[in-house]
Amino acid sequence: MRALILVDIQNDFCPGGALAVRDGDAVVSPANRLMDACEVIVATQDWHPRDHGSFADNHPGRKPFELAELAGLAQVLWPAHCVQGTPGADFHPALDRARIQRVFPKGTDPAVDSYSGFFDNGRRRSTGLGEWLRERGVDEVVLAGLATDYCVKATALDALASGFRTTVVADACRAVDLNPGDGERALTEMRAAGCVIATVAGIAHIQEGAMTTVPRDRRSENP
Ligand code: VGL
Ligand code: ZN
Repeated sequence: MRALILVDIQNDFCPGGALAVRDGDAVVSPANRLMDACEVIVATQDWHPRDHGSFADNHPGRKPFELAELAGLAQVLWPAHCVQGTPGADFHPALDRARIQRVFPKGTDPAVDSYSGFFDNGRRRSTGLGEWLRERGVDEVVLAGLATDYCVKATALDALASGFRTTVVADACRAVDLNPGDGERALTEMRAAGCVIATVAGIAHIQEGAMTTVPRDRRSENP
């Protein structure tokens, strides 16, 4: 059973948002399309309290994008973003929300950040996502969303480590790219760890192949 995990497709990560990812809103229509190819659809939602320790303005004298420490871990300080209950924390309005079966909030503990949809960065607490998927018989996950070099990467690596076959749909993701090339390097790292890096067209093709009965003698025309 295959699940689609939509990672943080929220207004604050889209153009005009507090932590805008370039072209972030370009993931919305591929994300909607991927819903047709997956039986289970879940989303993660960055969901921070206003006093979250990842926000630069909660560290007097520090600026966004500087490096600090949180929960004993290296932490990029971000502009305040995805604050619980604010419009910036909402999913992008064009995302087909009605088809999302369950939302997993993360980053709710002010003392630790949570890039992965499975565990906080200190790996102390589970969001329940892995257990929820397994209870439903999911053995394969497909990932799309924001951002390639932070939450998509962390979620993909934890999915693999949790035993799921993991596919990242590269053209349905966008990167923060604090340093040029971070997004590409993240894809390389995910591939090296064992993730399949795919495209929306490739996933759609797999689905068509599974659903269409092609006469055996014609199958070679539909590789
Ligand atoms: C993210 C930075 C801070 C993400 C979340 O969704 O990739 N990045 N919080
Ligand atoms: Zn965040």
